Amino acid sequence: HPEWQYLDLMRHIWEHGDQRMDRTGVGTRSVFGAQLRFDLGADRIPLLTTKRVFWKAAAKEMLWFLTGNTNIRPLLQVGVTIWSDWPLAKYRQQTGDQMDQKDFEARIVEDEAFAAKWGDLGPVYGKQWVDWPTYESDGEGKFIAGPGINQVAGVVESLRTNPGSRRHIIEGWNVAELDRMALPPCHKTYQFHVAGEGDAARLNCALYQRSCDVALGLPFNLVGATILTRMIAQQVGYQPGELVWMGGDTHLYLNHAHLVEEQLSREPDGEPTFAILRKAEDIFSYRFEDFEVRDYAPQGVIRAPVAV
Ligand code: DHF
Ligand code: TMP
Repeated sequence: HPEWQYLDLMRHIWEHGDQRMDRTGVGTRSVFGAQLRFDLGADRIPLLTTKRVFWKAAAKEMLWFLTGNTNIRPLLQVGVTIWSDWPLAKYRQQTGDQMDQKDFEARIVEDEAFAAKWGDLGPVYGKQWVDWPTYESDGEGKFIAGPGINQVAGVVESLRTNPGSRRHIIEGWNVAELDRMALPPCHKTYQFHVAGEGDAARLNCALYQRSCDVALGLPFNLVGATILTRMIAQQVGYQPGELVWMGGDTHLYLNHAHLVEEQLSREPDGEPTFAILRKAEDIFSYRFEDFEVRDYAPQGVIRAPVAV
């Protein structure tokens, strides 16, 4: 079962990873450099069965990236709370008001001005993916903003017109803007690759993740990358190929011990599939209702705190 790759990685990190302190103060066990490979053919999706993964939140997050929006408000409006901790931490730190998370989220949804002031994550994924800033000379020795670059549209176009290219890349790591981001991108580089020809052409995706929370982040990142690959494959008319995931600092947080112990006591069971019910007009026009996961009967939820 393909999920053993994930469980084996988890066990390996827990048993052999270097124990070290990290930015969050929680501490991790970590290995540097890891790879997982998943066949996305026949609608397969690397959606873990050894715990319930909230694939709907991962799908909505991916659609939110594609809108270019970097405010958590549209996420909260569709019930996704996975990004709330970072704006909340900033709000608490800057105002001294220890507002409760639920109240903060409600306020972001209800109060547009409050959301504009406190809900933005800075120029993270969405902004870089569809509107990477450029600068041009005004002719008098000053630089002015040029038109933004839509990398996602660019990759769809290059896959159509030049499938053999080795430059189908979506990059989140905008060095000049890192200090304005709530978190510098973790899943920072997506590269696409076309194998085979004609009706048999398959779209492969390699994702490089510089930093990976194996217990909480990775299950979401695998789902997100699969959905992105499937949408692009449908747009350009290729079959889904392989997802190759590569991790830099690949870690387990020390306060996830109970999750690790519980999950490693379970065995993968069942093969969920992922279907796109409609071909959207373009890569930016998919809706959550277009997605369906079938045959997903996971083992129970395992809750664990996220390190902020
Ligand atoms: N920081 C850290 N330390 N780890 C992360 O995985 C992470 N991920 C981020 C932002 N910063 C991060 C964005 N993605 C959860 C999953 C993904 C995610 C953020 C949070 C999470 O808490 N998942 C829980 C609850 C999901 C839910 O209630 O919807 C899980 O059990 O999967
Ligand atoms: P860092 O910026 O200090 O590396 O911390 C980011 C943490 O968030 C790290 O534990 C990796 C994790 N993370 C994921 O695993 N996946 C994600 O999609 C995101 C946004 C973060």
